[in-house]
Amino acid sequence: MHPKIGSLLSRFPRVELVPWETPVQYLPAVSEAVGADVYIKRDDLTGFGIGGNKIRKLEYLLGDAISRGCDTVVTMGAVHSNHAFVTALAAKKLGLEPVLVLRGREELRGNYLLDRLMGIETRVFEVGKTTELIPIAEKVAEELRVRGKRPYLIPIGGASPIGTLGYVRAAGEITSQSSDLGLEFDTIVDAVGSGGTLAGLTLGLSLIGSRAKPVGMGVGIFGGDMGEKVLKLAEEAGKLLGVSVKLERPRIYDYSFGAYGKIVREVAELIKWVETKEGILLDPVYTGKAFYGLMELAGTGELGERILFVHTGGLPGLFHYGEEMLRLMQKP
Ligand code: 5PA
Repeated sequence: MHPKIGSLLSRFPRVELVPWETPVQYLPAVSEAVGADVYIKRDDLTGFGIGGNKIRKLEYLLGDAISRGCDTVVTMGAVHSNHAFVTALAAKKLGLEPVLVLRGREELRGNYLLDRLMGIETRVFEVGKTTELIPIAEKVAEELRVRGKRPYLIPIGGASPIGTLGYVRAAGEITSQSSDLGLEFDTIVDAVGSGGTLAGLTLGLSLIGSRAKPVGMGVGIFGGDMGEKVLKLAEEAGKLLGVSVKLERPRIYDYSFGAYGKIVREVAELIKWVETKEGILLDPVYTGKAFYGLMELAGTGELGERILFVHTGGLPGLFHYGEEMLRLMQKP
């Protein structure tokens, strides 16, 4: 761990869910295809449940919940939400009762199947946008309070200043690993959904004084202007840490392909290519779209000569949308 980041974070309660530093690997076939050196930070292997970026945020979110004496956790997301499933799983492990407020149709696949298999309480609503779940989740928390419970409400994707600390910590880990490997990255790229991962990286890299620039690939809008939202979240997390830093608004490119959760053929084809060339599994909602953006922009030189992709997990998405991907790829 980077000493400055380690000392800034030391006073925040954290439950350890990530038992190791996730590996950084070189991707030879991808690098050859785009003409730049591309590495991957394997945060799909964070080591709890299905892995992914949410585990790092949950270390601080659930640490905070426990230190406040909460006994229930309420969070929200789409029915395919990776965040919702791992939050509920980690809450259960720690003895807190989870309630998930979800958007979509109750199809038994992907994460929703896992939610049901693990006996997690779910309440599903057919609303149009995930943000419409916010007042519903607040009502659920209120209902729990009336029943004498102490709920801890986690926003979409864990994108609160506390959750953001998870990726401030990860920025420290990446910086120490890259210096051990003798590498200096020009850009560090990730998929942007709720924005907490990019916000944490932006703040962490800036605190360290790293020359690596955080770059986001937007996979859909979760309310308002994403660049502004990420910057604000990074600034709020900075305040929480008690530091004053002048942060640059990170670059975010739109790789939503028209809508959040829209499954498209180009991404399905790329997932197949990366999987068979590198043995790395991406998903069609987040990492597949972000990696498509990385390859397209790296090919033009826009991301510099040495690029790190943060693999944020999401494997269940392949099992939620796999049939649709196959149908798209089989179309003439
Ligand atoms: C998600 C988000 P941020 O939300 O921190 O921007 O991360 C984007 C992201 N990769 C990247 C994967 C696999 C993700 O699941 N998922 C959300 C969810 O509900 O699962 C928050 C949307």
